[in-house]
Amino acid sequence: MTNPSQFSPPPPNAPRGPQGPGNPNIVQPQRDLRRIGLWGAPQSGKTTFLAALQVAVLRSPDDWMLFGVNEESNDFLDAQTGMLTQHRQFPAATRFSNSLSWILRGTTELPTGKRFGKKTVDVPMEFNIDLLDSPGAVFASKAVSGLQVPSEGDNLGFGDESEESGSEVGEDEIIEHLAGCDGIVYLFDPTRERRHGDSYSYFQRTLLKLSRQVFRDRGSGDARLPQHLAVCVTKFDAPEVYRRARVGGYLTYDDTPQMLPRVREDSAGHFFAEMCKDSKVGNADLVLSSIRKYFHPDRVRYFATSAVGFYLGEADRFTENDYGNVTKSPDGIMEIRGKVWPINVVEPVLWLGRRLGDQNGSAR
Ligand SMILES: Nc1nc2c(ncn2[C@@H]2O[C@H](COP(=O)(O)OP(=O)(O)O)[C@@H](O)[C@H]2O)c(=O)[nH]1
Ligand SMILES: [Mg+2]
Repeated sequence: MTNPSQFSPPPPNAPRGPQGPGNPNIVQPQRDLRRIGLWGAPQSGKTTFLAALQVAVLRSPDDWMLFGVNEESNDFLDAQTGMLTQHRQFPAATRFSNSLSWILRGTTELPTGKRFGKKTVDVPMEFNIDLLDSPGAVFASKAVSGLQVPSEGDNLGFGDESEESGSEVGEDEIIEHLAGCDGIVYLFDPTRERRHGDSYSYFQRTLLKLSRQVFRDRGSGDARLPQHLAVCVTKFDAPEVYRRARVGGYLTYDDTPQMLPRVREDSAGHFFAEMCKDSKVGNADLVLSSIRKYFHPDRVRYFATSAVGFYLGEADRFTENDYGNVTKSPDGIMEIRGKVWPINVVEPVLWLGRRLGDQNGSAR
């Protein structure tokens, strides 16, 4: 399932980590071929999340960098990230699936066994992110697949070339892709849930098919799905979501000049549960219980995510009085007001990368 054009993993018995083969002073990069999948209802923010990933990596204080392993993947980064940052527009609705393959490269700390007189050493690490950006309707339950994908908040323009160049991928291929993934980023859009109440419909069909495929072909060490799952509550910047987080006492503010708010790490799971239970129209509480039943709690982590972040204004600092970064133009198109400052976009991907590396005993 892994694209053969990517670099190959080291042979199974090759020394890994700080020792490396040959000269013990040369630090070998950790290379982990990890497949990370993206899952979410239409309009939940999948394409925008991917477009914001490059911005998030660049804004991160750590020394990560992101690049594509082929031209198409770099074209996507270039076109979609430019769309967000320069044109301040959201990506066009995804019509075709795009297969993307990126490398995230940085450093990670590894224990040395006191070999260099230090407890840990910074080791270059890179892992592969293989993603499929799909039209959301393929995740639909039969009960909702006949419905039109709502156009609200959608740019509607189908003229985006990078998306046109994709190919049509059926539901089975997407399930197969997710089943072959080691980690999955699941996007839950609380704003859509409040209006349409269909998160569970989109979730359950994929979950059932995924379970069937995984347990038939791949198996699992325990009674749960083997994948790690990063659950992201999207559009945290939207006033209806931000206000819930503030009123519920979930917030903390970054100790940086921008003082960006975020949901505290230890309470993001509660926040997600609250958003699920809050759904008056739908059955989002069933998404919550399905995640708890199908995925091992040790392999699940929750995040409150915003791809575009909050409006910072002239002072380059968050303020309660004017934080909305998304606005509707006179012709009804959703636009981004100011700088894009992603919150918890690279973090879930790095968490997955590190956790998956841990399984090999090769990364933290
Ligand atoms: N407020 C806010 N809206 C967002 C964000 N990301 C996406 N959106 C909105 O959600 C719409 C759908 O996003 P998109 O990425 O196309 O969703 P996809 O169908 O899952 O790929 C966009 O056109 C925006 O209007 C975000 O971070 N904050
Ligand atoms: Mg999309």
